[in-house]
Amino acid sequence: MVKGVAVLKSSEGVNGTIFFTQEGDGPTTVNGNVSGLKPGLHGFHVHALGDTTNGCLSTGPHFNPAGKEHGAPEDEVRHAGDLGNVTVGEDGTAAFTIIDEQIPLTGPHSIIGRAVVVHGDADDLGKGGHELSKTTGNAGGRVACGIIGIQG
Ligand SMILES: [Cu+2]
Ligand SMILES: [Zn+2]
Repeated sequence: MVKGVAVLKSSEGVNGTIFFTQEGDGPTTVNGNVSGLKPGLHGFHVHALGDTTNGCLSTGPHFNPAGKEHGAPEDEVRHAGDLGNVTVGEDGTAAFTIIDEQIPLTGPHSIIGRAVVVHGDADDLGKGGHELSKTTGNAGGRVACGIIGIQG
């Protein structure tokens, strides 16, 4: 069992902790909680870089080792980092579990040392017809992010 964790940092009052676990070559389970967000859907991705020198902006684009277009988690055509949306309730919090095959914690495509990002708006999952749909899902600003580290 390999475990990872990311503590979300934000200049906009958003907090959260995201836990990752992977058993062998199986899928990765993501267990997260966030608070301080507006109610509704918020894009949630693994971005390529674990660099927050310029806040969440410097985490780079969506993690995309296969060179594909942006999509939904269940799509064949998607970035590895495309984890879809998290749903925030009226109290501004969300607690969620995501199970995904494309974000391993070991091997050449490991997400350890990269970053998770929560966006201000909904990810259109590549289907919004906006000029940004096929790259970012037009999910708006990066309101919180955290570097994924190894957890003991
Ligand atoms: Cu993102
Ligand atoms: Zn993407």
